Amino acid sequence: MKILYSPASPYSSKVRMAAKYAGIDVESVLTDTNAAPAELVDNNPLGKIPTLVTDEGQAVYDSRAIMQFLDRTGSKRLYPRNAVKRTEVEVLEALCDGICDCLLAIMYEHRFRPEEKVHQEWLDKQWTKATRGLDYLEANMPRSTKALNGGQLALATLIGYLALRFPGKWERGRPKLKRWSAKFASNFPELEAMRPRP
Ligand SMILES: N[C@@H](CCC(=O)N[C@@H](CS)C(=O)NCC(=O)O)C(=O)O
Repeated sequence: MKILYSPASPYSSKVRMAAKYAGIDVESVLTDTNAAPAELVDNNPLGKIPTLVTDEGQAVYDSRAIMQFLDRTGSKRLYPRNAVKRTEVEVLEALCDGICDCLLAIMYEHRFRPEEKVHQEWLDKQWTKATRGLDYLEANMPRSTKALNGGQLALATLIGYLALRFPGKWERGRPKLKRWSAKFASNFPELEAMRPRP
């Protein structure tokens, strides 16, 4: 089984950590989405990472479908069985991924548009959503547990992506997020190594 990924991609980081945590052996294949290699676009018409390809050749995307696939496949569950708790975890994941969507939109606006076409109002709107989400998380931190779930992996990914791309811009007034992140890093060093990297 392999996961097409790039080290800076937050969603790739989330699913690679999840596979490791669930005890699933996957090969990570470094993939440049800008080059749109055949291995990527033949498996995912959207040309996005992460894309998982099973040993039987079944392609699984996007990251939340991959998380559900890993949950059904691994030795450790990534989502609670209890319906109410499961929904809570899935919504936490959706929020963290959604904040990543906003942050990525900001990155892409700068990366793919000529400077004179960068739309400041659009950037501001995305940043407002992201900071509103971060404030919500700061006020509603998931309980710290020894066992991880898909929501917490998405949170670890989000904070890792913020640290990578927005250093100095998100930490103020959010000590709980910072503490949670440091605790995650010390409790799960093997996962820490897979958080977003340059
Ligand atoms: N909702 C998707 C988002 C995936 C996504 O946007 N990945 C980015 C990299 S972080 C990508 O592939 N970008 C290239 C592109 O959009 O062409 C998921 O959760 O997997």
